Amino acid sequence: MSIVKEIAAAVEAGKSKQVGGLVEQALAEGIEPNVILNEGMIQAMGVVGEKFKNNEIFVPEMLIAARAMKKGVEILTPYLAKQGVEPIGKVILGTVAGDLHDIGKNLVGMMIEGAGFKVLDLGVDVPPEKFIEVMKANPDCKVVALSALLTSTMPAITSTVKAIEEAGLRNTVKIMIGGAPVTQAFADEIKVDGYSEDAASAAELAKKLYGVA
Ligand code: B1M
Repeated sequence: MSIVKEIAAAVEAGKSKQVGGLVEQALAEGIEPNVILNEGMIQAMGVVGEKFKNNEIFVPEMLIAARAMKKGVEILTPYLAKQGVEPIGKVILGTVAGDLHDIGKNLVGMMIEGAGFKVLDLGVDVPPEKFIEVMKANPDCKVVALSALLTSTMPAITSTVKAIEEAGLRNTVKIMIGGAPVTQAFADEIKVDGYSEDAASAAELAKKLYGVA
């Protein structure tokens, strides 16, 4: 098996330590960092996402795989910067105001990162003003992703979207939403650009909204 395939297999199996060692070995062998990233790790996360969607694996396995990918990305980042490999784009992500749930949001962030984006994760309980501040500081960001886990914080999605509109920034970004109580019908009602049910489809949606799917 080639070392890139070994990296993909180790990411899929969630073997963080092994991924770290293999990525270092691949770099030492002169394999291009973008090949390690795209053909090794991103491809593996795609497989993980599919398996998750098909209920072949569950949240713990996906989290472990995402952590293994993160380990590899940490090692690769300085090399990718040197090579001038640009992320596909930036995604601003956060759990809306009043909501402290972040496990699903973190998974979404890891999968979107795994798809090749830079994720600006604002954390939990994020007020609309914070989203707007970060949008203004990152005019190249084209997707804002809002997570909510409580029925009682779904209105905070609506008010965040409204605040983005009022700040005159609505036309600069696509907005995607998700979280256990959130539905496509709700997304349609508040006129956002996309809804996804889980982390794997969130990564696909981000690519679609960026026009790279
Ligand atoms: Co809370 N909680 N919780 N909780 N909690 C729920 C959500 C609840 C359903 C439990 C229940 O009653 N059965 C319920 C909400 C009911 C409702 O409103 N419909 C609830 C409640 C009521 C509360 C409190 C109010 C409890 C209280 O204090 N009385 C309180 C609220 C605090 C607050 O936020 N202000 C509270 C607190 C907490 C903890 C802090 C203890 C903890 C959170 C820890 C943390 O996140 N760091 C917690 C937890 C762990 C849960 C449950 C048990 C698990 C949530 C979770 O992490 N799921 C949850 C019950 C349950 O879901 N079984 C519950 C795993 C995660 C991977 O799934 O988050 O759904 P999920 O994310 C998925 C998708 O939804 C989607 O992708 C993810 C991965 O596939 N997704 C997106 C998520 N965000 C997305 C964004 C996208 C796209 C997809 O695009 C942007």
